[in-house]
Amino acid sequence: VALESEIQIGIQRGEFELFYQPQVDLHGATVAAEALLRWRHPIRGLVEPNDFIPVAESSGLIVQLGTQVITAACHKLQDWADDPELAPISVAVNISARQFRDARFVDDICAVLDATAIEPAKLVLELTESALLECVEETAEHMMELKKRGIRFALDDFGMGYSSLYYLKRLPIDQLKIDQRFVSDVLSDPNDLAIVRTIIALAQCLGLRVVAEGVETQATSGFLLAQKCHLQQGFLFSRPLPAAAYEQFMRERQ
Ligand code: G
Ligand code: G
Ligand code: MN
Ligand code: NA
Repeated sequence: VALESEIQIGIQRGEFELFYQPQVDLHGATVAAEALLRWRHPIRGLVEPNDFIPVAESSGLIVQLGTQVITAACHKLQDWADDPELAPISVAVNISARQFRDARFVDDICAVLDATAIEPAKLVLELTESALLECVEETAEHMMELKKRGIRFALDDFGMGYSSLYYLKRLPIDQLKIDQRFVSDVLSDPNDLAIVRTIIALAQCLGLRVVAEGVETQATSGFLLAQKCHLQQGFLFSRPLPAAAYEQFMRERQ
């Protein structure tokens, strides 16, 4: 309960901040970023999502916090739209199951899209399979409505669930994100190698984009490039960065 009320206060005080981690395409260009939430706590310092997202989810505060996250991401996209070096960037935002199936979710996103006039395709919503599983009918309905507005969807942590193929068929998904647990040892573990190859081939056959996360070495990156994995994300390119540092990273890289 203590942490819950602290989160509530933190939301009111604007202590939550988005970091951005680059996603690099086949030509080595940074074309997207994943927005990752951090809590700048006045006493504890920078708090990682794993230390507060579970409580935000169980208390329902994730709905309010998630709206702040989407609003912040869309305002960042709006800022970047006027900057030639940053205009091409898409932003991927993580969405919790509880947040996604909330009755106000679609209206809230549409309101932010209208207020910022960003290109909807630049906003990618990352959902996990477990999020999809929790309430398939409502989730599918919300996805279809947002899809009509032009928003894109990524299936996060792909490969960790057990009924992915069913969702790929039923839901308007644009991207698969290969879980970093398969990527980290892809060059030393034959099973991970087989899994990563299969996911990339599956995505290509279905006409989906595929993102590998947790890319930490040049060798892994070279392998993924040879496999024509569309996007790569990981510490090799950059850790998640505060917005100003991400903008700096983009200016130095281009
Ligand atoms: O940045 P880091 O690797 O510590 O993130 C850990 C986990 O927190 C990841 O699973 C990520 O999906 C989740 N996460 C990060 N930011 C957000 C957010 O804004 N909303 C939700 N719901 N989850 C997030
Ligand atoms: O579950 P999700 O994929 O949203 O979580 C992304 C998490 O992975 C973030 O917490 C981010 O900090 C972390 N991450 C990003 N790149 C790397 C990497 O190259 N190696 C490791 N170990 N973690 C990473
Ligand atoms: Mn993610
Ligand atoms: Na992931």
